[in-house]
Amino acid sequence: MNAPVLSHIAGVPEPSHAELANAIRFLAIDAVETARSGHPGMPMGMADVATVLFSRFLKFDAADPSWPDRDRFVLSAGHGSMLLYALLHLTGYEGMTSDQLRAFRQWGSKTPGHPEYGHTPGVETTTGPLGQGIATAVGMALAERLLNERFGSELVDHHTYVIAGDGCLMEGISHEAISLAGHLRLSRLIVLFDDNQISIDGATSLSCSDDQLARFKAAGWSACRIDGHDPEAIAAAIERARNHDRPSLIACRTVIGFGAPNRQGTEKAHGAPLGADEVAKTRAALGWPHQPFVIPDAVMAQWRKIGGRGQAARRSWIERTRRLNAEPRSPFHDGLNRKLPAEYRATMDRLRARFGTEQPNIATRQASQLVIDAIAEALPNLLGGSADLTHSNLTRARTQQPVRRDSFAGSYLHYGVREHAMAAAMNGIALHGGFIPYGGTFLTFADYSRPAIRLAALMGIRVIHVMTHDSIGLGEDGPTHQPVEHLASLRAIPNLLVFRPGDAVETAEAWDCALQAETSPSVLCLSRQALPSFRDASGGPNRVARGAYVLIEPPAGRDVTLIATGSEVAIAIEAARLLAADHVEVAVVSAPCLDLFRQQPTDYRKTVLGSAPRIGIEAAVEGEWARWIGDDGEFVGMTGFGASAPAEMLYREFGITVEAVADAARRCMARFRTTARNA
Ligand SMILES: Cc1ncc(C[n+]2csc(CCOP(=O)(O)OP(=O)(O)O)c2C)c(N)n1
Repeated sequence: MNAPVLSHIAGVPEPSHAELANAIRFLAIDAVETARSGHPGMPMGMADVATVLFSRFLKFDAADPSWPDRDRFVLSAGHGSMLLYALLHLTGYEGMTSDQLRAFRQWGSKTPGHPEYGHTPGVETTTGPLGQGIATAVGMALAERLLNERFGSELVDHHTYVIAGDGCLMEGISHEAISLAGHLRLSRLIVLFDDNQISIDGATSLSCSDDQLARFKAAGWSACRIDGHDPEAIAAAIERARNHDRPSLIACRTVIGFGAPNRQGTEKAHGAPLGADEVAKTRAALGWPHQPFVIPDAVMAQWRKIGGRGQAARRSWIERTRRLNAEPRSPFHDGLNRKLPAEYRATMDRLRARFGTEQPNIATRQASQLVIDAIAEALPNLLGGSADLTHSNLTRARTQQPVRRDSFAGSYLHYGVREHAMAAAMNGIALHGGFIPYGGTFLTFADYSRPAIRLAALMGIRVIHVMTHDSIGLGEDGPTHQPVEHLASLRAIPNLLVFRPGDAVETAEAWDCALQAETSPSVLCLSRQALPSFRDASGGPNRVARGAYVLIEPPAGRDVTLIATGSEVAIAIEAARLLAADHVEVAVVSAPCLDLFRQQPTDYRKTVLGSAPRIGIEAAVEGEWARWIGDDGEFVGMTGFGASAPAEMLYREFGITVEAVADAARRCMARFRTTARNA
């Protein structure tokens, strides 16, 4: 779809391209100046590119920032946030007033230091950690192709544009991302590279001599270099890219801080206000006599017209979707509304009941495989994948076909050995809408995905990480593959739900929680080794949803409480039996999600934890367990890295055994009695 060229506004002299671009430049300059902090150089350098993109190509309607068939615009170089805020203001996004620009980087403003999704309408994804934006955009472009294949070009037909800087392309994640996008031939992805050869320390030649064009071409992209200040060259390159059958890189040779006589072309323009003197000189050099934040009427009118360019396209899209609305239910709308279809509930409940009745002795990764098999059909918008560990993660449902560059009908992504790009792409898929992405790797490699997981948590989006081989229980692969600190470190990320289910029923319940968590990403930590079932078939509510719950309550009051997660729940149950033989009254608590438990009302938490001494059991480092076991308790777990040996021997050698738990319980009870006597 070719973008309409703007028509002239009657009676008003049409502003030049330079005036439109200078409006962006000076809003950025003056906002940074007012805030006394920020990055003016990048918006000044990329103002011409952004002006051409928004005025001639980008399909958007400022009146409806969430119109599903809009083009996506990702500012991967998030430090240049004022470029985006200036565009949102000029094109007329609701709420993006000039007061907001004056409040750049201040408490409560819509204009934080780096763009934040969910905080500012028109911001498609949170950026700032360099490289994340371009990798997230790969997920968006992928989601577009997948939806296009399912619902056709009438409903889904848009591009994903990215502005990325040298920093984004230096980050390792960009390699994974461009490699994946090139492999899948995501031709609707267009990266506008701010090729200004400057980063914070100075010239990029200090640290980088990559031939970016050759690099992208080698990954299967089309690539070209243009003068990033020549509007016609920019337009021609974007036009070519839109018609290419591959993703496209347009290296836009620009001058950082364009127009600032003493700063342009140097790192001094990157990340500090220009200062009053230089601002005045820039105003003179670029012929912009206007006061800060004042945009001449004709320029503003033209920008507002640009903001409404997509109105007709949006209206006709709405017309086309009306016929879908006429149907009782459409998978298209279900997907975009992010709702779970009705069939899902019945399928999940049936499976949970089946696990409860059959009491399978299987690894939780196997239980997860059965969950995925069962729900994949009920959830047509479930989009699976793995970073080359499909057969270990057990993430592919029988019914899922792989996505290939020549067939986007599939619903399973072979992400390759690219954990970081997988996590970022899943963010992009979730942000785009239309799918619930999940992807697998080993828990120990969560570190490779962590920056993208953190952003998912910050953005509050539903992305599900299936992370198997969750402890020393994986055995012979040894300490490189045995996570010990990962549970603690993932639990430290706010708004991330870390689940460690202990049997098949809990695995189904954890999946159910993750799927229903519309504003939180989840990590499902699953065992490689088989685990006995401990939950019965008695239906009832999803117990994992409360984070921790009492599995065994002794009728005559508690002498001690054993709290365990995942594979260690079975150890706690055995230890309780051993202690019961000595007439010790033991409660067992299963705690599959400490994050959810933290959110429960105090009364509930007190009831679960009890007042007897508590033993925490988890084959990992202690982390936040100190809170749950208190001063009277003990932790049975890992204190360092694991080792290469069969799992049973490792549990024995590292002292995570039924006997060790029973001993810890006796010690704590004895200490507790002494303290009570002395009190
Ligand atoms: C992962 C990450 N590392 C470091 C930074 C800090 N940082 C912000 S901008 C920047 C330099 C980026 O250079 P470039 O992309 O060329 O931007 P330009 O100087 O052209 O604005 C750095 C190192 C960051 N934001 N993210």
